[in-house]
Amino acid sequence: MKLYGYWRSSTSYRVRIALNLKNIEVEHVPVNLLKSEHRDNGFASMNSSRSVPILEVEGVRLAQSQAIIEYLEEVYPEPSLLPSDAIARSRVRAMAQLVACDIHPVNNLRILKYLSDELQVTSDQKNAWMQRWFAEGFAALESMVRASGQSGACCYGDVPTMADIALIPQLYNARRFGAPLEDYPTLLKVESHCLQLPAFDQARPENQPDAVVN
Ligand SMILES: N[C@@H](CCC(=O)N[C@@H](CS)C(=O)NCC(=O)O)C(=O)O
Repeated sequence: MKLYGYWRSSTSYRVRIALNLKNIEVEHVPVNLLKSEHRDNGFASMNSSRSVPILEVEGVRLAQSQAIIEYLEEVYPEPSLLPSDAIARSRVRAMAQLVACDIHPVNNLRILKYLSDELQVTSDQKNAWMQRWFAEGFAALESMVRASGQSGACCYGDVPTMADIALIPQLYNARRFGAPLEDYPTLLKVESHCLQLPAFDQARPENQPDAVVN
């Protein structure tokens, strides 16, 4: 298997965590987003949405991090990234989708470039945009995790699920943009637990071969 990704990409980070939790080894193929390598025609022929990650499995290329993680869950069911009960699975998927569908898309690189380059918003306005969607999303997720009545060491219980796989990279991203996080104590508690687990630690952006760390 090959994972086309970028060290700082939160969606690549999600897939790295899932692969590590399932003990699947892959070859990492860096795609430098800052150099717009994902916008090259060569890359677009692999993923028409011009984004990372892509997981290549026996010559077949899979796109969309959540779909990739669901594929891994189906083909490598142990350890599972979902609880056993259907209602609980729906709750975990809702948490993951809150991050993947509500927070991440509006704070993505291409959106920020459009705001700056086409709409010519100031950097303060761009920052306000970022903070706004982080705040709305994390407040909703904090409530959702608490309301489940199941938060433990992880978002749902004590075993990492798709919810944690989505949350930890998004918190990393929020920190990059200086988002205040003190109003989300449950999410921060989960983060400090997860980052001690080798599967999460090894997936951290700064631990990737293409990381540029000052
Ligand atoms: N929904 C997609 C989003 C993929 C995505 O947009 N990835 C970002 C990096 S986190 C990217 O490649 N952005 C490039 C851009 O916005 O131009 C997924 O979950 O895989």
